[in-house]
Amino acid sequence: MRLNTEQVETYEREGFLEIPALFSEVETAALRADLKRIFTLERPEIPRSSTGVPLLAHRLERYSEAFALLLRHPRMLEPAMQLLGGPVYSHQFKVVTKPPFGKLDLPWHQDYGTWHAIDEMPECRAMNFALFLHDVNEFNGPIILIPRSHSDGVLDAPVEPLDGSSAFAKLSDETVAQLAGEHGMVAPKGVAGTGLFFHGCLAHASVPNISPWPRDNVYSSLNRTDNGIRNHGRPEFYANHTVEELIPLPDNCLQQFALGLG
Ligand SMILES: O=C(O)CCC(=O)C(=O)O
Repeated sequence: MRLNTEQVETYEREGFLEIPALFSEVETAALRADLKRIFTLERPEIPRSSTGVPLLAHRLERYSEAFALLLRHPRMLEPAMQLLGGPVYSHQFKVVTKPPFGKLDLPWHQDYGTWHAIDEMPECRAMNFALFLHDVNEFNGPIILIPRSHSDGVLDAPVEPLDGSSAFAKLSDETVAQLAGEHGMVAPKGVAGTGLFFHGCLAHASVPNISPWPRDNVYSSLNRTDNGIRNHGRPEFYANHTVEELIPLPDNCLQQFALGLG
């Protein structure tokens, strides 16, 4: 799948591109169904809160056939290769789960801030693809972005510990105030199946889900194969140590799997 010129320009100018209903209901239903099983597993890749509530699931392709297909899906990979200008591998692949009335939030950050400071990723030739597994509205903890904040590259941010996750380069209130004063904020919303491509240097955060509706998002963080990380100090499910080029599968791979034809 190739993005058109307008879509590429939007991504480059705003730092993100939202594509409503990029994946079908059948495809997202298959992923949601498998997520129920996944969150019953006890694995190091599935951190939990102190009360045992799952927070994330990392590297899902290791223990889920459906997510293994998603990782190599052409509707995600081909635009990412187009935007990054070359072949890519998976730096991180996870679901961030926000059950109804949940507590999970994430402070302001640029993902590349952490990838650069901790993993020593040489350049910001990396990006994220988010897939909404549920309808996302203003109440169930949408990701919040500062448009155009990618244009200044990586910003100063101290590395701090974060509950249920690895250390993290958190942007200061002053930096966020300045960026938001210049560019405002947006919270992309949309139906399940919506895809959101966003730049590795785009400032973003998220608030708890205060609604009765679940909100699970997949995040596939893709890095160019010539930009592999230099520091392998973090567990590889936070920061892949192996550069293995992702080759796109056929477009109907997940649909066929979901219909039991795969
Ligand atoms: O899912 C969310 O609400 C935010 C996730 C996020 O900021 C991240 O994974 O970097």
